[in-house]
Amino acid sequence: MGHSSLEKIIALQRNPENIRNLCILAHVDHGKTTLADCLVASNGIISSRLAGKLRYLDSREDEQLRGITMKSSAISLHFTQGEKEYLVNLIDSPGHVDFSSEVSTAVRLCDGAIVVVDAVEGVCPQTQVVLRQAWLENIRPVLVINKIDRLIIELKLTSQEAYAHLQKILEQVNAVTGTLFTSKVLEERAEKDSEEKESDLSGDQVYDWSAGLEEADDSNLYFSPDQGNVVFASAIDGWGFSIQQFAQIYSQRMGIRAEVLLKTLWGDFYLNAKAKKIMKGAQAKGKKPLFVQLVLDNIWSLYDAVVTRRDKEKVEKVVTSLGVKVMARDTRHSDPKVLLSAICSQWLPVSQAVLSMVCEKLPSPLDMAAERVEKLMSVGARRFDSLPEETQELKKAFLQCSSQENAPVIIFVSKMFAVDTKALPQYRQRPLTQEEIAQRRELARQRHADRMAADQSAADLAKYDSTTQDGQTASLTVKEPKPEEDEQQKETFIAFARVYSGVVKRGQRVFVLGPKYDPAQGLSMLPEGCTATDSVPEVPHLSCCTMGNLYLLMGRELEELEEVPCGNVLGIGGLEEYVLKSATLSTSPACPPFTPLNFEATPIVRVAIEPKHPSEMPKLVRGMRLLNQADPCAEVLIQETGEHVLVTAGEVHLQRCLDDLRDRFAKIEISASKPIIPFRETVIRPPKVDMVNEEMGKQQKVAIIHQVKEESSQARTSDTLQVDPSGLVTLTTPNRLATVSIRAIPLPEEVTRLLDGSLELIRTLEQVNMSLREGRSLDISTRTLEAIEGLKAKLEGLLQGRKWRNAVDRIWAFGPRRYGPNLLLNNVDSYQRPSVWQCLFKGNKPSKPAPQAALRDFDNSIISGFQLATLSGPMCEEPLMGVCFSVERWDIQASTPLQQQDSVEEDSISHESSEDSRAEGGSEMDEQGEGPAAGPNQAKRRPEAGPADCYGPVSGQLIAATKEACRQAFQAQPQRLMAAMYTCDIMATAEVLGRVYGVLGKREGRVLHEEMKEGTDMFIIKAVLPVAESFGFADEIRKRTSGLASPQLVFSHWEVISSDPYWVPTTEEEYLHFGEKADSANQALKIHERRPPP
Ligand SMILES: Nc1nc2c(ncn2[C@@H]2O[C@H](COP(=O)(O)OP(=O)(O)OP(=O)(O)O)[C@@H](O)[C@H]2O)c(=O)[nH]1
Ligand SMILES: [Mg+2]
Repeated sequence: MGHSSLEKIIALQRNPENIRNLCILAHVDHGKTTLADCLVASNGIISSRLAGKLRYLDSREDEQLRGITMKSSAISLHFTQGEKEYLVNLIDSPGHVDFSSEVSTAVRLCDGAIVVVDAVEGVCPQTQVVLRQAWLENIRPVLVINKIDRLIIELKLTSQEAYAHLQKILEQVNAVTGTLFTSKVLEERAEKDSEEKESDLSGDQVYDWSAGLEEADDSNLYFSPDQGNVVFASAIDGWGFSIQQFAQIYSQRMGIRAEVLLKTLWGDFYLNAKAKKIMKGAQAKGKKPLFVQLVLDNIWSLYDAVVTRRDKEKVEKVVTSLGVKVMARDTRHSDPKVLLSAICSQWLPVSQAVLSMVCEKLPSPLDMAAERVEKLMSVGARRFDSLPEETQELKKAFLQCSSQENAPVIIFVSKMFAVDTKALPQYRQRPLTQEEIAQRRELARQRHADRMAADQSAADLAKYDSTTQDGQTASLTVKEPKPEEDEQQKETFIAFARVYSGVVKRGQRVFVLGPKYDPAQGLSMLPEGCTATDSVPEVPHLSCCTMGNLYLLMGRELEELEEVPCGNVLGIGGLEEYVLKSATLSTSPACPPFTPLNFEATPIVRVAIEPKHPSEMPKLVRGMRLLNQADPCAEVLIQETGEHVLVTAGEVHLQRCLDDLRDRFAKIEISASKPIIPFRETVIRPPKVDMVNEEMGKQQKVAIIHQVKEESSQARTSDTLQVDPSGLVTLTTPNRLATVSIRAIPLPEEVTRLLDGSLELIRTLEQVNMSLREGRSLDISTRTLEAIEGLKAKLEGLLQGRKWRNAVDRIWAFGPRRYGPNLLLNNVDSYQRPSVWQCLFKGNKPSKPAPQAALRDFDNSIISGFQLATLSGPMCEEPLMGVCFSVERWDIQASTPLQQQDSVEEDSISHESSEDSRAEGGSEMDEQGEGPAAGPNQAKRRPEAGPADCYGPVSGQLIAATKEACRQAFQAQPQRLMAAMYTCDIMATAEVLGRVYGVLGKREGRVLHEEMKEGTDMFIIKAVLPVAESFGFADEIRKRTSGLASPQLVFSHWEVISSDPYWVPTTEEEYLHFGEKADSANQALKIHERRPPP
């Protein structure tokens, strides 16, 4: 990078009004990186001849090889528009689903986005995802419809057809935006309503919410060429335009006012040559719309002359009329595209069109919406106005975007990325100045003279060995290899960050605010006016760090900076010890941590990794740690078995992670297991009616297996465990102090789906409950409250029928991890506990019956047991899904934790005699119900049990007992595995459709629907495919269709595998067919759909 341009950028960084932070978003392969090339070329960083071919921002080798972007990377560009000079901080993001977490990290740092859509493919699944991500982060998008050349050359559309096609694409994009907008407005309206209610009480507050859908101004939300937020382009040929440009050209040429043209160039208008007027109703009158006549026709005829007909004369004419200069070698070039892009890139340079749209339409850091600031600052369900006053004050700092010395520094790090240490500017070779060259020359001359002299004396003294040896040692020390440490430090981590307030300086001390940091707590614990330079007392989730080197991100290169003012994107060195993946940094302890990033990707593909040579384990461990830090989405864990497991978002992501691990972070040979297929375990309803013989036969087999299982388990714990024929499991703790009866019930499918889709909300609910339990009340936003209410209502709607009466109010917990898709129900009639929905009873708290203290103390043990049971099921230790555990009986010996152990002993001694009375005590709980536990299945309590203390505390035993009871209850029902499923959208031409179906069928995929893409000869197929069958799927499809179809696999849902995993082959034929191991868990999948004939 030239010295002068660096100076310029540093100067521009100080003027936030003219800064634009934006990212390029799109579905995979729609041309983001190609477009970025054109913009980069406009700054002379790469030659314009190479723009589009180099894909400069794809700096990794594998990105170039595969032709897809895998990491977001940023570059700063300057752009002059009239008298104004702008600094454009551009981030190119990947479009492949596997890397969507890189999109999340990019979007967070931006104020705007360029959404690119392929003119042929139109809106694709990832297009919708990125539009949503832009919405979630409140950043403003502009649209580039790219690859218009394909409409001309590939689809051979006429200009008129192309116009209709482009209109459709705009409609599609706007439909997506429309959905997002409507849901948002509705939400806001609801929020406004409830806030109004509150403000009635507080009186003088003013809210400027846009009220309802009708009143909300959505006109500048939509993409429309006349709004100036759409550019039509062919990035590969280097051209692009907005209708502003053509309005200008024609207003001069035809003497029509530019404003009129702006309004009429796009839409149903035509030119009446006779009347010299622009009229409406082109379609009805069968006239050429203005856009076709004045814009598209020009481009079509240019392509026709240059590419299709290669008409030299015509080309010359066009070149002169456009007033562009073309070099002779371009005219003679064998590839007409060279000439074409030479002409187009001068006539309608895409960089000019895109950058001027960006500078005009996208907000500067100064225009950050207050709403966005509040969203960034309100972690989880917290209401902004419930934050401490000092924290709320900081909102001003965000909005002012001030680079004053006294402005608090606020920085958000959205990811950490690794660079080769040698590539850092401080180690980079730079051209020498004249002076340095002279100095070096002098040094070299000196050395040469010395050597000559030494040689001379060496020859003289050759006989004296010692001297020679000395000389050798001397040279040895010079050539000493670099220490090992150096070798290890090859990767340096740089934080990808943005300054939201203040000026960051190298060496500055700042607070690092962890995601759970609470500014209220911090402010109360820290002495007033405390800064990160002081010695800071211990505060949870708060630490201090020193800013290392600051960098300007220039694609493949970094430039060192001394300081970076507010509103800019930057790289920060020296944070790897303090920041794992993302963090909030600030000089003010009042600053809250930013809300966590919205990740769309689900890490689902797991592999176990080993070093080829076992001795290299420490290197692998270190490498995996680095990989974990360098990737926003990869997860690294060590399983109980000691295996090192890597979890990634998909096959391509996995491959990239393995490459990185091998070549950069561990630098050793590694071997990765086949992907470990994730399963979920569930139970289903036992068949109600008599099935066909086959099924019944199977049921019997199942029954036999269960019997075997039960026998074996009962042999172990028969004195404490009872299973009744209805599946109710009663278990007593080894110390005989507590008994629980639990039944497993399959949840209706819709409920499971609802729970699985509401995990975030349930997690929030759990957090709220947690703080209520701790006696703190958390002010949660109305929006969250309403969402919780909605969830409750939906659950009530879905859980109907006698079996589920009052079930929703009786929910005890969700699991695993307290927010999973399984329920624990409190069906112990006499046991009352605070509802999980208690945050909804604000103000009018339901009269709480005094909970039985003895049981209440152990409430949490039951929950913990349930969490453990749902975390790993009995079939293959995979998490459960869609299972409801109903606790139907629970009693605890009179002993409370406060009582002494000896009294417990006493209890046990008096046990036998008191059994009746105890049973009665227990029946208090059962008397209302049919009391399934009161029947013959009641746990037998053996009084000869030893004193409690030899088994440890009651709560621990209760946890274990609950877990075991859940597991037993689960096993008492017909069990099934659930397989992870992908959905995929495949676009394919009619010729290869058959082959696509072939591959799908072979891999047990299911086609959901198929439709013809309008205006093309492409079919869009939507299918589901088990994750287990997906490895190599994309490659196979590509190969079988010669690259014509390329699917995107997105994790969708879990699906019950209908066959029984415990089915075992019993006849000889079955053995022959399935082999002996047909009973192993994963085989369930294979057996699936290949059941034995009746
Ligand atoms: N015909 C045509 N092809 C284009 C155009 N722009 C890009 N391409 C081609 O489309 C392919 C993908 O381009 P990229 O720029 O790598 O796409 P991308 O959106 O960055 O892809 P990912 O980063 O992997 O999501 C390349 O082969 C480009 O040459 C265009 O305007 N017209
Ligand atoms: Mg790309």
